[in-house]
Parts: sequence; structure tokens; C-alpha cells
Amino acid sequence: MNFHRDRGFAHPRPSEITPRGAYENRRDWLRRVGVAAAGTGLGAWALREVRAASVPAGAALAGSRSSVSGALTMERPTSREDATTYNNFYEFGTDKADPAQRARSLRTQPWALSVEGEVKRPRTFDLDALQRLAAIEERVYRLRCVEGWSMVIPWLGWSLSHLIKAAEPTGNAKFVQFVTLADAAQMPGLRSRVLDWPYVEALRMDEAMHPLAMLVFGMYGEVLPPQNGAPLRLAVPWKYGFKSAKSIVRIRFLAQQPTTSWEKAAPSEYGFYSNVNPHVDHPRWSQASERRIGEDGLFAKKRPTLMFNGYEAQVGTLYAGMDLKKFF
Ligand SMILES: Nc1nc2c(c(=O)[nH]1)N[C@H]1C(S)=C(S)[C@@H](COP(=O)(O)O)O[C@H]1N2
Ligand SMILES: [Mo]
Repeated sequence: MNFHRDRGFAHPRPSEITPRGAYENRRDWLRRVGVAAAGTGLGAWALREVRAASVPAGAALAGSRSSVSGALTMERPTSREDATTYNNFYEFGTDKADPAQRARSLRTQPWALSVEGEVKRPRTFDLDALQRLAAIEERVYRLRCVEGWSMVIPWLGWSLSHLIKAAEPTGNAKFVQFVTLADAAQMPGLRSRVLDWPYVEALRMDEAMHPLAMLVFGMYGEVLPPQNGAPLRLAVPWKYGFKSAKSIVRIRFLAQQPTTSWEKAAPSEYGFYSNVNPHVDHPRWSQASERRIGEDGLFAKKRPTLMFNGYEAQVGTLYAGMDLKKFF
């Protein structure tokens, strides 16, 4: 494990245990979601949460314990207020304040997730069936946006690998694609041609299987707010935020590397990999440092951006031998 103690306040200190207290605890969440769950199909989730809470973070992931628990950050989470009012969700507009305003009416029930392509078990999940696949865990991850700001968010969900294993990919499956809902009736941002809708993202199979890659259903002890990608989104903490697609309706297993929405929009600016890397600048700005949301006072210092967003010990081997400037 890597404790960058010598570099002062600007560095995270990964720890085996994620402290809570800076935000509401599990019991608050259980009381509210657990009670509200009656009749909405969320009961199973609440039950599993109790089980997950009684084992150390990461223990639910047989064989991958060290790669998850060693990565959880002890940095203080960004305030829930900031994390739910400063958002990128272009389907609802390009202003940071747009999603919180305009995503309110997003219908997340019922929701269907189609799992398809190069799999032996193509299937459509409703939310309840999907959440039953594994025990919900809380994990505090850093989130680094390609624009140069960052947050620390306590997510609720489980490793994407659980879903991948359930789908039983064929030997041809080399990439996993994530497709966001594109419903013009609910998403006013679709009128803009800023991106080619639907929003599509993708990971290489080994990246998607990495235990840190998380399928998320909640944050701050509650179900995901619409503006943060309800009812399910990705959290891929070692990559720039845009890789973590929101409000996913389709997961496709592919033999060939697909083009993502951001690659299509600006191929010289946004690569397929988009791993957080302080040594590979965006063509229009440096990626060496970042502004932590909530620390933007007059005397706030920028923080140095960390290789793979601080998760190098866990994910570095995925890219062994690759030229990270070429495969940016
Ligand atoms: N469908 C969709 N997913 C998306 C985006 C988007 O515009 N549409 N924006 C991405 C970007 S750029 C970031 S930084 C994160 C922001 O997640 P947050 O609002 O929960 O912090 O979501 C990502 N996922
Ligand atoms: Mo972003």
C-alpha cells in the first residue's frame, strides 16, 4: 500500500477502512430507503446492505480484496450539496446547474437494463433483479473530471464484474459498451448537437472486470439522484469522469473497440482510454493539477493530479507496456 504521507495535505491517504461521519450514516439511509422500499422493490437492496455493512469493505469480493480495500480513500467526501448541484449530464444541458434543475422529472421506475451482444446469457434486468446480483457496498472514490476539477464521493453499488460474470461473455467479447438513455421527451439536452446521442462509453474487458470498476445505484447513503445518473451509472475512478456513463439502459459486449461519444466529438482531445494522467495534457489545458470542489476559496491551492487518479497500485498493470501518450 502506498501512503504518500510526505507530500502534505494535497495527497490522499488510501486506507483499508473508509470512515464515515462527514455524511449521513447507513442507519439513516436504511431507515429511509428501507421504509420507503415497501412496495417499490427496493427491499432486497436494504437487506443486502445490512449484510454488506457487517463485513469489511472489499471482503465481498473473493480474490480481489486487496485491490479494493487498499484503494478506498480517507479524504473527506465532497459535500452532498456540491456533488448534486455541480454536474455534467449533457442530456439535460451543458451548464453545471442544468442537471439538478432539469433532471428532476427523469422517470427511473420502471427501468430496464438490457445486457446483450457477445454473451451466452443476454438478458433484460429490472432494477430489483439487477441489485440482487451482489451485495451493495459503500466505497469512497475520488472523481476527476477531464475539465480539471475533482470531488470525493461515497458511492453505493458493487463491482461491475458481478454483472459481467452473470452475463457469461463469449470468447469474442473484448470490449464492454455502456449506452445511456436517450429520451428527447425527458431530456431537453438532446435538442443540442453537442454530442451524438445516445451517450456511449466503453471499457476494455479487463478494465471492466477490474474490481474497482463499479456499477452504482446510490450515493451519500441514498438512492442516486437523477442528476447523478439514476437509477444506475458507472464509477471508474482511475479514468476521467466522462467514462462513467449515467442512466445506463444497455450494456453490450463487443468483439471490436467501439467509438465513444466523446471520441467522436473531438478525437484529438478525448481518447478511448482517458486514464487520469498528470503527464498527458489535454490539448487545450494542463492536467497536472486539479481544483477540488468545495476548496475553491480565495486561498485554496490546486491539488496535484495523481497518476491513474491515485489508483496506480491497483490498475497500473492493466496498462503495462502501453504508450500512455499514444493510447490516451
Ligand atoms: N450520460 C451521461 N453520462 C455522463 C455525462 C454526460 O454528460 N452524460 N457526463 C460525464 C462527466 S463529464 C462527468 S465528470 C461525470 C459527472 O458525474 P457527477 O455529476 O455524478 O459528478 O458524469 C459523466 N457521465
Ligand atoms: Mo467530466
